[in-house]
Parts: sequence; structure tokens; C-alpha cells
Amino acid sequence: MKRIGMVLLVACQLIVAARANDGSSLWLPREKNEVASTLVRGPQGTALDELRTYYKGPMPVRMKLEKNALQGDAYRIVVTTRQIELTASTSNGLLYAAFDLLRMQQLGDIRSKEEHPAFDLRLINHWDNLDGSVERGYAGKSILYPTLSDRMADYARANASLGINGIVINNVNASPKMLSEEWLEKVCVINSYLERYGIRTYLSINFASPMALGGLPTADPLDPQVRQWWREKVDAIYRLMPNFGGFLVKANSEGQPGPGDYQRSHADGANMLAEALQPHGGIVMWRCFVYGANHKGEDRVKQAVSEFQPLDGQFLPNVILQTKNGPLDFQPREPYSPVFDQITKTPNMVELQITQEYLGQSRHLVYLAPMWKEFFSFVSPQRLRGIAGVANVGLDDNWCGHHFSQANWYAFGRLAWNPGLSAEAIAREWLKLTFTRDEAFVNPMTEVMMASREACVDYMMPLGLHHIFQFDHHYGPDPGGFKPDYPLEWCPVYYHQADSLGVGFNRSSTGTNATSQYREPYRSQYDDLSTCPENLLLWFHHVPWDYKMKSGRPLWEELCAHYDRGVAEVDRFHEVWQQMRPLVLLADKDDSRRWQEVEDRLQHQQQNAREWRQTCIDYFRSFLGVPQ
Ligand code: BDP
Repeated sequence: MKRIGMVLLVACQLIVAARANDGSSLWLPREKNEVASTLVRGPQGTALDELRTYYKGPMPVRMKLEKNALQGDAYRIVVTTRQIELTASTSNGLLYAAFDLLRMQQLGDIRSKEEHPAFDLRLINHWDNLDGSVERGYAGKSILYPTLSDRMADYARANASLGINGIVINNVNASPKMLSEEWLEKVCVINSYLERYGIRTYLSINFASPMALGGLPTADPLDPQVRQWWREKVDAIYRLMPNFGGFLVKANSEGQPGPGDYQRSHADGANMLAEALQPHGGIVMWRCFVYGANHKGEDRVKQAVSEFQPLDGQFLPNVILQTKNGPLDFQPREPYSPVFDQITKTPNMVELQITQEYLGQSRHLVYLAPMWKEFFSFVSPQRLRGIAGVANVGLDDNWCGHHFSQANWYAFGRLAWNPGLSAEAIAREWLKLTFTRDEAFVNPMTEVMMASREACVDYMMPLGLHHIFQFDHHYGPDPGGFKPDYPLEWCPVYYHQADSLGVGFNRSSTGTNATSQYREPYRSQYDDLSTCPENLLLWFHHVPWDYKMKSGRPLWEELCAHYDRGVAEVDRFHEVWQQMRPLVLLADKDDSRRWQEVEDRLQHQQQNAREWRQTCIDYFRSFLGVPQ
């Protein structure tokens, strides 16, 4: 008797432990039906499995694959009194329809609809290295390398639930090893997981691979042997993976090899790869994040246009230029990149950063959708062929480090499907799916999420200040940062240019003239101090400390008011979160772990916001009234 009692007790404890919500199920349904998986293969089979496992409704669901009914991955859901019908022309479309139906079920609002993705290419970019480290990753080691995580199917599923249809599986600072036979076999295994979820595999390549791997004396893109090497490599990849997507390339940037090493242009380099990929339907995504090479010494934010605009028109049709949303580097606020104005003959893709390199990493609650929507208010999605987001996942139980960083992954996927969705609608949706549908929770937390990005801008770099982060790791403030042995473009003092007269980088026509790269009306608007939006003022102008702002306050006081507001906002977020505790636990009594983990991070964010304010105010104050 006694022994049986103990066994039961242990079993009960195990069940309780297993139920504690660690955030690993993301926004996806958690309650399963017990069913066996189907024999149908590919994304359509996956769709069937998803519905059998998670659909709970009383009405039967019918899936119809109908050629030419809809374009690309679009789908239609028709709800009648007798049944629910999902129609698409591709098997991916059916999978997306199934996930949408399940999402509507979770939200308690199943209705008819027709959905069309805005972009054909909806990609996640991994900056994962083969040794398991993740460049700018803040959620533990890589889920891909050196050994594949057993959560790989869950990972593919989470992406497919958002409509992601491609993943670049290795860092843009790419190891040539990735193309070795040994590693390509591992790529095949990853591909087999992704394929089931309608996701294509893409690789970042190292431009010098023909030398490092192939033993050739050069990687000159016009050398016939080099071209042959790439053709053979690409053919071999397609023999292994007929559905392979193509290459992403970082060339002649931050020390990476590229065509410039042989006095060849980016077009020469990209076209060589494009030619090899073209017979298989593959693409080249060539990054415009380039500085310090051919235009060394020029204002860093101008260099991408200087480099690529003269080449516009020279790229083969299967080359796409991939450009970060802002012209510098994923700062909490940047103006849009003028590459999107100046490159008109070559297809463009935008690269957004889901991982919060410069936005508090996985320690700050910062919801990025308002920032991305801001970008789309300047650059029409119709101008873009595709969208890529730099992943924020790792081996952490909750995938993203901060539970609220999951919202950024979710929001990226939702916007990649439909950039017309509002940031607020996405936040509400995510909160309901991830925590509870209780409005007493959803309303205040939506408000917190929506305010969080502006708060981050306020306590880190208000009014257009930028890149005043600590060197290398980019966490925390270092406004006085200067290292003589570093390129100037990495030093904070280069970006704020504070002196006794004022602060800010003069990029107007009296300065570096970066404003001239913008289309009208932005060119004139940004160029003139009196019309430049105040949230970008110090990005474009060197402004006197006593300059009268729209509020009537002098610049210095306005700056301090922003730092104060940022800190006060984080304090407020923390208060709201504390009030949420009973609601989180009411929805799921086993949710104390998630609540506590967010609580701990919010406390840390409060301290860190104060550190930013203190350090920056102390530093900038030292310039006031000091003669030159
Ligand atoms: C910067 C990162 C660096 C990346 C680089 C890139 O600090 O780690 O390699 O961008 O995008 O944001 O290539």
C-alpha cells in the first residue's frame, strides 16, 4: 500500500512539473486531441495533421487544393452552417489556412476570409555559427548547430504558423565550411524538417569559398575556374535538395571577402552566383550593408547608396538587394534607408532585426512592431519583393530569452504576411494567444507593448541620437566611447558630435549632405532644421544646446525630459505588470514562472534605463558652457 502511494505521489508531482508554463509553446495551441498522424506527405499532410491534432470545433473541415483558384500561397476560408472549407492553389496555402483556422479558434472568432501574402519571400535569417554560438543571439546557444535541437519540428511549425516560407540557416559572416560535403549533409537534415512545413532552406555563403574550400588560388568572380567551381557546387546542392532556395551574401563588409578584393563590382559578384543558381530557380540575396570599403571616409549612412546606386540595372533578374530598414545599423530609431529610394531597377528586400541587438537584447521589454510599421509608412511594401528578419531564437526554454521577445518573432511573421495589420492588433492577438483572452489583461498589456519602443528610444537615444552603445556587445551606454585603434564608424563620439556649441550629426546640405539621398518631400524636410521631425533632429543636424524646441524648452532641457520620460515609462510598465499577476494566474495557475521571469527582467530594465539616463546626462552636461 505504502509503496503504491509513493509511486502515485511521484507521478502527480511529475505531472505538475510538466504543466508549469515555461513559454515553450509560444502562441500555438496547447491542448491536443489524441490522434495518429496522416500518411499524406508535404505541407498538405502537415495541414491535415495540425487540424486533426488541434481543431476542436463541431463542424467538419474540408481542404481543397484547387489549381489556379488563388494566386501563390493565398487561401480562402469559407464558414457555412454545415462545414468549414479551406481552399488554396498550393499546398503551402492549405497549411497557412489550417494555421489561420486554429488561430481563429484560439481567439474565439472563426469567420470566412480570403488572405493574400504581401511578399513572396518571407524569410527568417539565422546568424548562427557552426560552433553553436549565435551572433547577436540572446536566448542561449544555436538550435541548429553543432547538433540539431530536438525541437526542430516545433521550430519549423512555429514559423509556418506565421506564413514564413524561407530560412537562411547560417550567419551572414559565413564559414566556408558550410559548403563542404560534410556540412551539406547536415543541411539536408535541417531541410527535411523545414520542407514538411513549406519552408525553403537558404544558405549564407562566404565569397572566398572557392579558395578556402576548393583550393583555388583566387575567388575572382570573372575567373572561369571560379565560376565553374560555383556552378558545380550549386548543382551538387540541388542534387541533394531540389527545393533549395538560394544564397544570402555579405561581401566586402566588416572584413568579409568579396568581389572588391579583385577590383570587381558587387554586380560582378552577385551575377556570377545568380548565373549558377538560375537554371535551378534559385536566387541571390545580396546585402547592401556595406561601409568602410570603396567609400571609406564618407559618412557611413551614405555609403550603401554611393556603392550600389551606380550598379542599379546591372544585376541579373534573380538577384535581390537586401537592405536594413535604416541606413546605419538597427538603431532604436533611424530614418528609413534611402537605398529604397535610389535603387529602382533591381528588386529590393528589407532586412529587419528581430533579435534586439540595440534594443535591450533579451533583457528589455521592447515591442518592435511599431518601429517596423514606421518603416512601412516611408517605404511602401509594394516596392519590396521580400522581407527578412534576423532571428531571436536559441535553446532557452522559451526560445527567445524574454517572454515578450516572442511577440517580436510573432509580429515579424504577421507583418511579413500582411504589413497592413496594425501593431496594436498584432499585440492584442499575441497576448490573447500567449497568455489569456481576459480584456482586463489584454488592454493594459497592449498599451504597455505599444508604448515600449518609444520608451526605449527615450531612455537610450532621444531626438535622433544614435549609436552611443558600449563597444562590441552593444548593451548599455557609452557616449564618450572612442578607441583610436577602432574605425571611427564604431565610436559613439563620431555619431553625437557633442561640443560646447551643441550636439548632433550635421547631415544636411551644410554637412555631409546625406539628406540629398532622400526623395522629396523628405529631402527638403530633413535638410531644414526647422522642418526636420524632432524625433530625428540630432540624426540630421548639429543643434545648439539652447535651440528652442516645439515645446518651448531649450534642446538641453528637452533632452533631459526625454530621458526622464523613458525611465518613468519603464517604472509604469513594471507597475502594470505587478497588477497583472492575479490575472495571469487566474488564466493558468501554473503560470507563475513566466510571470516571475518577466518581473525579474522588468526590474533589470528599470535599473538599466536609469543607467542610460545618468550616464548620458552626466556626459552631455559636461559640454554645456565649456568654451571650445
Ligand atoms: C551589425 C552586427 C554584426 C553583424 C552586422 C551585419 O553588430 O554582428 O554582423 O551588423 O549585419 O548589426 O552584417
